[in-house]
Parts: sequence; C-alpha cells; structure tokens
Amino acid sequence: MGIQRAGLIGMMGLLLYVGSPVASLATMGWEAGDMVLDFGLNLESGERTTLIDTSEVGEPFWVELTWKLNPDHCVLQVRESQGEGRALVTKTVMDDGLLNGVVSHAVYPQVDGVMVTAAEGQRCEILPKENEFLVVSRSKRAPIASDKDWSSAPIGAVVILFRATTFYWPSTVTIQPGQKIVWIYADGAAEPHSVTSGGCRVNDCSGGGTQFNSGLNLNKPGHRFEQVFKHAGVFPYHCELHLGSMQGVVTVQRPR
Ligand SMILES: [Cu+2]
Repeated sequence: MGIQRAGLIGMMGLLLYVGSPVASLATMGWEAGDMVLDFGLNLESGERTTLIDTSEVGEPFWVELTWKLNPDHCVLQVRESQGEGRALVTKTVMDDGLLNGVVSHAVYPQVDGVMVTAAEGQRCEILPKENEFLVVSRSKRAPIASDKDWSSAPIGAVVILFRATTFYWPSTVTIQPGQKIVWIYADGAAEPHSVTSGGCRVNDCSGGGTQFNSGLNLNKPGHRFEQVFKHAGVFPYHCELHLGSMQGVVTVQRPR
C-alpha cells in the first residue's frame, strides 16, 4: 500500500515519508518539515535514530508531535540546548494530555533534534495493525473550531484519519452531550479528506454537511478538526472524497 503510494525513502535503517524535501509534493499542501511515520521504523534494543535535527533545518526549530506508539518499546526524545553555554540536553517527550491520552501530543518551541530510541530489551516498530503512527509537524496548526464558544469542551473521543481511502479509526464512537471529538490526520499520503455530517446509502451521501463539515481541508500531517456535540443523538458522517470507504458514526448519549 503505502510504499507505492507515498514513495518511501530509506534512511538510517528506517523508512519514512518526508514531505517538503520532495519538490513535487510542495504544491499538494505539505509544509516544511512535516513528516509522517506510519510504519517502517525498526530499531533494535537501545538503538536510536534521529528523525530530524538542525543539520537538516539549519537552526533550532518549533515542533509538534502527535503519536500512538507502544511506550514500553519506543521512547520518543527531543534534544534542547539549555543555559548560557547552550549545552545539549536530551529529554524524553511527555504527553501533554491535549488529546486525553487516546493519542499522545506534545509541543516544543525550540529543539535541536527529534529522536526515537528502542527501550532496552525491546524492539521499536510502528505497527499498522495496532493503528500506531508518529506525526512530526513543524508548522503550527490551529484546530478548526467549528463552534468557538465550546472549544474548551472536554474531549469525548479522538478519531484518527489515516491510510488514505481506508477509514476513520475508530469509526464508531460514543460520547456524552457537551463533549467534543477531535479528528487527526495521520497519513503519509498527501490526499485530502473531510469530516462531513450525514449518512450515506452505499455511495450516495447527498444532502450532507448541514451539521458540521471540515471541507476537504484535512491533508496535512497533524491537521485537526474538532466538533462539539451538545445534544444526544446519532450522527453519521463521511468523507466527501471517499464515500464508500470512509464513513463513521458518533453516538451522543447521556450517562445512565
Ligand atoms: Cu477521505
């Protein structure tokens, strides 16, 4: 799948899909330094690989990390320079909880490098069948808050859009009234997707988008769309581009 589609580049024992350095992709919505790893990482016990650092970027850089990995196997790290002497310090990346731990998230304003290390005695891989991925974004992305007054609503669920034309995962979620769902783009392909309200009869999804619609704007790694659901009900949705394969349902119900 992804190998033919994304054009994987082998580097230091891992395969990764790099956005901006490939000039032909620059027009497809990718921004400098964006990177998605959705498989191909394979590190032996204690082995470390640098995903991106200042030798590539030129100067310390802002970075946003979104990931779902086995924390017992893979340790995500950043290197920062600290103090007067700008001594380099390597620290383990900690989930800031923005996405409720369903998917891990962290932002660092100025790092010298992003690395992954396999824990002692473990092999670090990104397993597609476990829905694992790692997104490294170097451009800031404001969530598209469709309902601004509610942007601080508690997160009821996080849905991952990935492996283009495949699906939303999980495709069915249940939350409580007043909670929001965050959809995250985590695919190595530069293919746009949408989150559009409305159910489909097989491939006929006409009349959708009346309740919420991201538009076909989800095409960058780490890109997000969020929607708060105030009222109980069943809310099917779909992708405007992949009608048959990308459909999901949000059920909003009061706790019993
Ligand atoms: Cu789609």
